[in-house]
Amino acid sequence: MHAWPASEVPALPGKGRDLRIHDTATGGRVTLAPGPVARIYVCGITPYDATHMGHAATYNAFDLVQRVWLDTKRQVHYVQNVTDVDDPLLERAIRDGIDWVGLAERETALFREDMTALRMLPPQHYIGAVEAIPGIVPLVERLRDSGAAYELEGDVYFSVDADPHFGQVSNYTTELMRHLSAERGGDPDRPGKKNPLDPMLWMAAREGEPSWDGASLGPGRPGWHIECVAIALDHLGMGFDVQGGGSDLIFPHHEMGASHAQTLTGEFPMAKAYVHAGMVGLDGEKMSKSRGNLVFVSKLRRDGVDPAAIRLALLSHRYRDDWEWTDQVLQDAVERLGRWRAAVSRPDGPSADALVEELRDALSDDLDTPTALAAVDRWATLQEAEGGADDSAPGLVSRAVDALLGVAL
Ligand code: 5CA
Ligand code: ZN
Repeated sequence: MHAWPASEVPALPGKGRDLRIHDTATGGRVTLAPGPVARIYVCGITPYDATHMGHAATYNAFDLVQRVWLDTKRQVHYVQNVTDVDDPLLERAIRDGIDWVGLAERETALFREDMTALRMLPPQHYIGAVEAIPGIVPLVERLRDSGAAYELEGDVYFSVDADPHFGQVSNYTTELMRHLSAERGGDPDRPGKKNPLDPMLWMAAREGEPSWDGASLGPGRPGWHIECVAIALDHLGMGFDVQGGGSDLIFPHHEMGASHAQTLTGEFPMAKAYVHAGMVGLDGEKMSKSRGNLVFVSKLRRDGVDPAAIRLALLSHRYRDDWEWTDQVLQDAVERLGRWRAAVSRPDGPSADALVEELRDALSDDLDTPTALAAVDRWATLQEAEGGADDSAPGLVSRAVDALLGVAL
């Protein structure tokens, strides 16, 4: 699949700091010091209703991770999937009486447009579940042949007990795992499973549903977690730096994915850090496709909202926090954008060298964007009140805000 066009990232004077980021698995901060190439996998959308502010906030967090790495002069190897066949997508297509392929294509196209407008850096590999199927089938066969997977009425399940490290991404209790499994696409109550938590790797073809050749598995379609694992292992290999997504993916998705990968390779861990963004809500509820309480990036764009203001609204919250989208959040961002643009449009201003370092300090500190925005606010206030004689300052601020925050002034 093709991704979307990259916006240029200006180079800044000096060098950025190594990123310290919260890792869900260890529950603490880790300093990611990858080699010259940093490797990141971020779970992509299930394309039936894209792109709401929750999605945008999550992708914004992982865009910042990459911008911090780029500022340390590292290269970034970024992989993202598109879950272009799965239960919720098929259910939506049936509900609306439309073709599931067309629905996925339309929503993925819209997502690309939104990502481009928001200046999110594109992955080098943007891979659909459907195109990954030929790589998924042999992995499921290997798990089954090694005894880590078993068949149940034609479907194939992964045995979570095959991985001694199972549970070490979420660190959730069995009770909570069971509850979340039922809520998030699992089937803990299906009779015949070895462990109620075991997730499906391969679903045998169902009447009226799309299916693919599964070699010795028989016709069917892949489970959700093995999709991301197959794509990540194919393009990044084991031990990559960051596995990213929203906090609703901690369990079962990232827990199961790590177990699949670790059992397949015998290596641990799959990722050096499991990084999760908080949930964005509206009116006291998580913003989600199934609840239908959505604010779409594309709708705001159509209403004439500057994408840079949308991005500033996302940046005004700490990525790990849960927060609520309100009209006020957007209005504050629109005003801030106006202030910043006025401040950089003058021919000179107060020196911005310290500001660049403040931005670097804040972002490398677990992506502390509120502190980063406050630093730019202070420079803009000084510019407004006193001005300054440094004729390189406005340009430097523009470049720093673009390079590190992805906001074009
Ligand atoms: N296709 C799978 C991942 S492989 C999936 O979860 N798709 S999704 O479209 O439901 O979500 C895409 C990304 O947005 C995920 O990282 C998810 O955690 C995140 N996300 C979904 N809803 C919200 C929300 N309300 N707030 C923040 N992030 C969210
Ligand atoms: Zn995923």
